[in-house]
Amino acid sequence: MSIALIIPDRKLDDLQYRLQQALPQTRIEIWPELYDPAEVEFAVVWRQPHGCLNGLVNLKAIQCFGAGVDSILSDPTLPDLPISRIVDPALTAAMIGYLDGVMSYYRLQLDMFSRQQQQSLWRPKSPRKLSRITILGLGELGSAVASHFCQQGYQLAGWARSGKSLQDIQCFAGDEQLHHAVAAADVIICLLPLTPSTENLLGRDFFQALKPGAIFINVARGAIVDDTALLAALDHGPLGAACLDVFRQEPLPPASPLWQHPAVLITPHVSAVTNVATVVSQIAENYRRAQQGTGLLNPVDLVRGY
Ligand code: NDP
Ligand code: OXD
Repeated sequence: MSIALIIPDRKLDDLQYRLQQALPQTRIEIWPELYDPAEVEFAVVWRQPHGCLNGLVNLKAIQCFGAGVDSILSDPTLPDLPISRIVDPALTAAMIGYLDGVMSYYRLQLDMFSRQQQQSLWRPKSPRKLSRITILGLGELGSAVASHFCQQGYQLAGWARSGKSLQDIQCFAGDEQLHHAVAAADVIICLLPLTPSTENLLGRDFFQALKPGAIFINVARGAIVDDTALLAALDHGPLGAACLDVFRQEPLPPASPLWQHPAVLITPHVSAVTNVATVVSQIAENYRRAQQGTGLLNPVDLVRGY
């Protein structure tokens, strides 16, 4: 019996080696070079070509190699099987580390100093006053990020689908409370999953509800944001700046106006990258569970889509 690693365009030697150490009796194969597709019982998947799972007639479960399952669920031919995703303290720590860096960048006005450097301008300024942060999405990552910044002394608000009670965090829920959740924020951090309900959710009305000069950080998925509305809010207000780690199309096409916009900071989907060493044990455990027919760790709710 075997496990197929279906993660195109990525070097998989380390994942293959570590999984083989954890599961010495199981063949770990890199798709599309499969010894016998009928032997594959478990697939570790990230951005799979649509249709590629259909030939695996004995597949029992799908393990997403990241936290977000939108690219897996977008396959119209996806077999009806249990899916699990990555939930990992190391991934959460990486996301917090990235956001700490971005908050420092804006607080210290490094965006402005970097623009001034291009004009040889020497204009000292004190740090920006950023005191209120709103997190969109209060799941594994959003709730940890919210409590981290709360401990740093920021005032936190958060927004989710369902109501929450989190210490020292003002919680909002449901579409009707989205604008209230962000109205007073200096910084908005998006940590929502991409689903049919969140696609293009952050458009013109959302950006118009922000406070003048607000900073928007998207570390979730690009298609949650209407880029035309984002650019209009940067050019004509109220948005002050945007840090974007994720895009509707990745890599971001060279012709995108986001690249050249002076108020946009771009990073290439690096805010929290799955750490092979720390996730191997949960993948191996899910393989065992799939074989035994017991519930997977970190299951995805296929009706909600996350
Ligand atoms: P979770 O599934 O744990 O949390 C999702 C949160 O979003 C929940 O609080 C949920 O509400 C809320 N939510 C979902 N749909 C809606 C909606 N329609 N309206 C309001 N709130 C909604 O996800 P994670 O925290 O683990 O990850 C979030 C996303 O971050 C991932 O889906 C992925 O796309 C992205 N990501 C990006 C990375 C990067 O490198 N850039 C790395 C890792 C993840 P409720 O609690 O009520 O269910
Ligand atoms: C993820 C990601 O969802 O890397 O884990 O984007």
